[in-house]
Amino acid sequence: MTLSRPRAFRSLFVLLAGTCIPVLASGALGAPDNTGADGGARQGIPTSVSYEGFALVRATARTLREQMTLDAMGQMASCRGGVGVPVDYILSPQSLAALRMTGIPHTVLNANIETLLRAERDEIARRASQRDLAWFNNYHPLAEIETYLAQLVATYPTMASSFNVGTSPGNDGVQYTMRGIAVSGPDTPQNPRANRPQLFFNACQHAREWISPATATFIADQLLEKYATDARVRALLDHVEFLIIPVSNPEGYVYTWTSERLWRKNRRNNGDGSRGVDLNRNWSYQWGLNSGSSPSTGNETYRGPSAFSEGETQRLRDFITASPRIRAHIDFHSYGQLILSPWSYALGVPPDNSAFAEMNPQIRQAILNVNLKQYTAGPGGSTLYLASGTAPDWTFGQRGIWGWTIELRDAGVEGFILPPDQIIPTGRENLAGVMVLGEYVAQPFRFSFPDGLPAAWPTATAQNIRVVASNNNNGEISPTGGRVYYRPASGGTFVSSVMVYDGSGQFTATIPGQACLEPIQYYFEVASTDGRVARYPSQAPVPGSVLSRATSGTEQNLFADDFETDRGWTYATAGDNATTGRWVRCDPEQNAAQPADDFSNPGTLAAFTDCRAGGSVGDFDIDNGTTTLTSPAINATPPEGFTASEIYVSYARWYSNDQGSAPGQDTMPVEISSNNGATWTALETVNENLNAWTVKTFRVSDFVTPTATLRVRFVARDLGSGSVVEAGVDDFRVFANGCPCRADFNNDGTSDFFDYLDFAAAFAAEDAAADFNGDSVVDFFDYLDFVAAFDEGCE
Ligand code: 0X9
Ligand code: ZN
Repeated sequence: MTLSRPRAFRSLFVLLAGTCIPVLASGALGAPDNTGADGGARQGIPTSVSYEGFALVRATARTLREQMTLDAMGQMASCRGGVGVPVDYILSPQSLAALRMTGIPHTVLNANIETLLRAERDEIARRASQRDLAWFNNYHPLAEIETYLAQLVATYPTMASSFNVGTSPGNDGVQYTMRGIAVSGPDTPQNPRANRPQLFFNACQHAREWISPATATFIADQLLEKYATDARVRALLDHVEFLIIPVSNPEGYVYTWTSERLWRKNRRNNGDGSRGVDLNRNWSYQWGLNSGSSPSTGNETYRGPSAFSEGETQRLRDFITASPRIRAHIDFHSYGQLILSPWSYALGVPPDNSAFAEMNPQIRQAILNVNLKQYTAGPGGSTLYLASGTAPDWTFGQRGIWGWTIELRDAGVEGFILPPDQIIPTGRENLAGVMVLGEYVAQPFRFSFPDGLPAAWPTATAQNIRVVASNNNNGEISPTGGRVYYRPASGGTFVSSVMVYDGSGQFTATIPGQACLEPIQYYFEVASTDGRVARYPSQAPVPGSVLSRATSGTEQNLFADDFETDRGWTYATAGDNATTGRWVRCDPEQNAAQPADDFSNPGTLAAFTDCRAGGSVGDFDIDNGTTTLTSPAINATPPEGFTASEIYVSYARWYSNDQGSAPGQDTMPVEISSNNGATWTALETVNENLNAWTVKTFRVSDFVTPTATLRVRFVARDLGSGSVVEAGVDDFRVFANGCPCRADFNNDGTSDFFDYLDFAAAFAAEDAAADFNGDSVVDFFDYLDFVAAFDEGCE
């Protein structure tokens, strides 16, 4: 999506070379003297030369001779000179004395320009120590980014240091040092920096994606600046270290400033007139796939002659390999607003996707909260497109480092030419995203759940959940420091209970039964012996970062048949006229229209329209008419404690009508009767060809009254000629599911004075049964809740 050129090349800058810049005009001295070949270097006066006592003088030569005299006496400080024109000169004290004797008309503008220069240097230093956010109001060439990083290091010597990973290859004749900045809280004997896990961010593998180095620099800047005032940043920086390389492709970046704004690759001379390797196709993990990279030199995704053929990717690889404390990696790109986890080289996710499954939504949410910008999170290959040989596939696939690509703003309007007023907002939202990732890396433990998390949660049933906490960052478990927090989704504060510790990393959390059909929210927390905590999900209880599960009503089967035994179904009905493929209880054999297995587990048999596969798909299917499968009469009257609207029928069905020469000509009506089959009401008419077992559930009272003589029938048929029809039914149930009336304390089917007496007795005895609100204590609030429920009564 981002490979095409979104718009015509725009010239965004003017080259300064050849332009007259008066040496003392404001701004001319504003930047230190960068003398690289990067087109971003600006003119200045070396500050090692002192102008103490030099004057700035405006003089007007009346003759050529006077003009030549002036030129000999001092340094011209104006752009243009000439006879009769007022021209500014910088004059030494001696020259000034000499000038006075010549009689050439002049005025002294400033008697000691060193005071001007000093004032300017002071101003630069003052701004550097404030490190004005205004720096992020525009994009900057390579040299200025490096200067800015150096200023950060100078301003925060105990927290920031610069590092370099080596030099770029010099494909355009100039090699650049590939620099980064390391950011963490001060090193102390109690909390040595060398013990902290690291996050590695690199940006600008793709030269034209200017917002990426700007964002990386912004993140470094803000982490450092906020350390003093923001407790969250301080807590984070005291436990992790950030390693940030804003420009991973310096030669390409310089080239976008000097020559071709929309250049993407590095600057390798491919020897055939074409230039450049796509660095983000050059990493060795799954390098060389034609899906997602190109073998052609001229292509924008040219992967290079071999994996790691490029100096830039070699430098980054060697740095990462030599940094065993790196736990997480983000490769910043633009554009598209995407958070992409592995894999990029293939569709699908890695075998251990747990960190990405947990982080993707939380990073997305944190970014969203800042400026309401939607970033889409998901695996790179399926969310964007296939790309092989990318950096994050390598960091995760090869090094086990959690690796992401973040595609920054925008979503596709300005594209690579993102207006500079979006640098700060993009930086702020991504700072929030990387904070969340940093906190995940910083937390003392990670969590896993040997039995999974509850998938179904019947009302009033307490859930026991096994929670394993394993070391993530210098975490030593505090045995009494495990808690589970929960509340009804409708609101209220989270209440917590201690999780029972088994002494070897495993806790058991117990969440008490809940109000019927009220979804529950919950999260886990484990403390370390040094007083830190880890949570699952890590950002809990931030909204959107807690676990949530619907609870179901109490369930009671009235009839359940897995077709493993004969439960009285009728497989042939008067009037059925199909000549083959009639309903029978059997073990299905696989062909294009039939499954290999029944639905039940365990189990082998289902009701099916002849289970034999035959030699071709049309063998043993339904031919020439109808075949009907009818249930026995089922007592579906609501059992004690349930109402008529709480009775359901459910079954797994198979239907295939898309094979053969005349597909899609038939349907299968499913009907229900409340009068033992005298009259029938349609439940559904099956015409979808999923060729899969599909579970359907219906509330009986939406169709007929649930009586003692309920029947269901499946009318499979081949009405057209030449169409192949196969059908099956398994795991048929009629059941009650509902919320027992809470005022019926003694469960005798009614709510009356005896319920009141029984509750009062249990309450007086402090019996657990009187814990009416399920908060594990019997207290006055249970009494209030019971009285409220009793007032409401049962229907
Ligand atoms: O193609 C790339 O290298 C990245 N996009 S960009 O527009 N910045 O060039 C995306 C790489 C991430 N992964 C996948 N696309 N799977
Ligand atoms: Zn990119």
